[in-house]
Amino acid sequence: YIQAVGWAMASAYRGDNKIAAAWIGDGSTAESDFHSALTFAAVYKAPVVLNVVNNQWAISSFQGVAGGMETTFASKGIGYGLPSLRVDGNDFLAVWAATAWAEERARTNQGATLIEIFTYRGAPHSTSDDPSRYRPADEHEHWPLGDPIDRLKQHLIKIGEWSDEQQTAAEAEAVEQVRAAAKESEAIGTLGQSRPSVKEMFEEVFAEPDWRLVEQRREVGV
Ligand SMILES: Cc1ncc(C[n+]2csc(CCOP(=O)(O)OP(=O)(O)O)c2C)c(N)n1
Ligand SMILES: [Mg+2]
Repeated sequence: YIQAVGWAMASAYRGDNKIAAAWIGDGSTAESDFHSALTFAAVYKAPVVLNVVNNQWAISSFQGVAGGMETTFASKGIGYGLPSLRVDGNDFLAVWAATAWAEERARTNQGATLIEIFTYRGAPHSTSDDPSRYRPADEHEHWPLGDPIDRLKQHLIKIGEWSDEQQTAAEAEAVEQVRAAAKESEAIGTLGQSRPSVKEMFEEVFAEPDWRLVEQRREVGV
């Protein structure tokens, strides 16, 4: 958030029509960076779209732990003077419309917008996470707002713009793209299986390496 807001402030300062967009989770809003970013976005009318993806869970803690029980995440923006929307995040067209509105505001230099995207994280936080340890294992089956892809598909079929065959083909194409990208990255290395050279540890972080880094690299002898 802070980088996006800073970048957008620079864009406003230059008077160009470029805008920034950022996405964080419900849990991340509990960090002070969220509040610094909202203050600067409002005060400097930064052309930025600030999205909070409220998927109900921050690894194992419920969104209420991050303050989502006291008020909505959208209403936090209002306190900073930012127009704020709360949208059904599983309704593709609603997300599209809210985003287009916020984008237009940013492009015409009317300032930042906060959008709370209300959704649900059905899957684990990461491959090492097991949600059945902290919530009912079948909880995701009871989420009432459905699956966003399925909802868009049903809608498009209903208005005669799409078919089951097109959906199947589009999904196969997406799977193929992901598979090709995975293959490409596996060729570079796989955690636990490949042995990256030790000197890589010292490279591509600083343009001018700090003296400590230079010394450590000399000690390792790479
Ligand atoms: C400053 C800091 N504190 C704690 C963590 C550990 N951590 C990693 S992800 C996470 C939860 C984030 O939740 P959310 O923002 O809702 O993202 P989601 O899990 O929904 O993707 C936490 C606490 C961290 N990465 N950084
Ligand atoms: Mg979350």
